[in-house]
Amino acid sequence: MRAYYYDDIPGDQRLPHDSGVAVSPQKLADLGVLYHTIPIDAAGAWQRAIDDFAAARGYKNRDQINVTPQGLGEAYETKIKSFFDEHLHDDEEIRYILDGSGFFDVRGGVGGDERWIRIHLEKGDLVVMPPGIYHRFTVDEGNDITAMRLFQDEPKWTPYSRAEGGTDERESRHEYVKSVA
Ligand code: KMT
Ligand code: NI
Repeated sequence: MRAYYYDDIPGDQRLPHDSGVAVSPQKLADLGVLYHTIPIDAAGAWQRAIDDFAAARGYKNRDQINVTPQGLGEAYETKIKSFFDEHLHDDEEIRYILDGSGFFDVRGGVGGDERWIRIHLEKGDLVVMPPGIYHRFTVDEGNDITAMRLFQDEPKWTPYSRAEGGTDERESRHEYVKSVA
């Protein structure tokens, strides 16, 4: 896991876009973003660690996603675009990286300074994004990531696109803004 401010220079979303300014774990904590590393060991101890983590936080369901043309099939191009469209959810977004790597971008604040923070996630990284945080996802130049998605309830979590409007009025957004302020 490595986090830094996004450079905001136009170009391929899969490139690092590293401004050279690192973001501290404390800053991510202030934004309500949690992360852990649970190394994927051959003996499989990670599975028990994930089960314990899921039990402790009440995540009852999980599935797996492989973000590649083979993994997503016909939906690939559409999915890649929608993942990178700025959005929020009313629930947590929980991802544990099983293989490959990719970027989650989160807004670095509410109201004033909203600069994107780019979080590079690799195998063994676990991230929890809080309800109501604006974020987006892209694969990196490796073009391959497999992640476990954990859910509190049913494996559905609706993305609400910021560009489509109305997202600032959602209850989850109000709660999030209060929690950060
Ligand atoms: C999401 O919600 O953006 C995704 O699930 C992306 C793939 S998970 C690495
Ligand atoms: Ni999302």
